[in-house]
Amino acid sequence: MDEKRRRARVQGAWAGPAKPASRPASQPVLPTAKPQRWGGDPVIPDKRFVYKEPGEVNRRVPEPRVIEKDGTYEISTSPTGVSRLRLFPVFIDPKEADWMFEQLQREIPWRQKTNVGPDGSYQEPRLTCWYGEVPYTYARSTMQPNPHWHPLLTMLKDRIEEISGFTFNSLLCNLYRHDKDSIDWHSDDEPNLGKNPIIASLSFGETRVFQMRKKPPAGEHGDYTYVEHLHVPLDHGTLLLMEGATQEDWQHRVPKEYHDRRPRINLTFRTMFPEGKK
Ligand SMILES: O=C(O)CCC(=O)C(=O)O
Repeated sequence: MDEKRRRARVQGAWAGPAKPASRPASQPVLPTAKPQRWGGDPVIPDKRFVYKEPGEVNRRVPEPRVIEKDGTYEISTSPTGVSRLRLFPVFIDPKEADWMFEQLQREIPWRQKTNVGPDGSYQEPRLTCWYGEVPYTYARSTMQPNPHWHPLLTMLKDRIEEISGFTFNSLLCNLYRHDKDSIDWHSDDEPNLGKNPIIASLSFGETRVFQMRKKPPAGEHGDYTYVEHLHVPLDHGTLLLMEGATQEDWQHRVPKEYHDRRPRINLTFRTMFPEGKK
């Protein structure tokens, strides 16, 4: 058990015999209970478990909150401002979403990216494709500008701009081929995205759980044990908007799963600024 959890456990100790309560002057003095002997066996005096205030408040790992209904959710208001999600579960109706999924799976030039992590380079466990006028760098590997948008992607961008009131100039397409494809904890906070970026995330195909966790306050020294978690199941045709301080105050991921999962496509529309123009 880690040190923090160990310290957070309820502490207590076995105390000696209970002290008699203070006696009003009018009450007779009764003989105090003494250890007795029956047939020679000693009887252990009565002992009680006494609760001692633990050094640290007893903390629980919070259950994740599940967000799955249509609506606007203010998920936090600090430390850097309001973080907001907007969920549109049937943004694309299922029949239309079926043919869109097929077109995108077949016609997007999917590639596997080589990223660089603390232990060296590794193949990202999903396929991606980048659209936009500027390059996009994450995990120390850069995707080159690609201004040749597929017409279906342009049409989806227009529909999202209409409903959200925001405009977008870039798109990261992700293809999760099976249950072991995933993306680890991160925030979309690269400098080119500017402050408080709006991310519009549209999903097709298999439902995968989009998980979010609040960044811990400075006093926790980067320990995420007790932070809030959100689970947003993103299914076929669902649109999720992340707004305000969401990228600064939260992280997200799509974890691996351990049962058969069919392919899933996720499109994350963003606005990228050329270097130095935010
Ligand atoms: O697949 C998703 O729903 C999220 C993708 C994502 O977080 C990313 O590519 O930055």
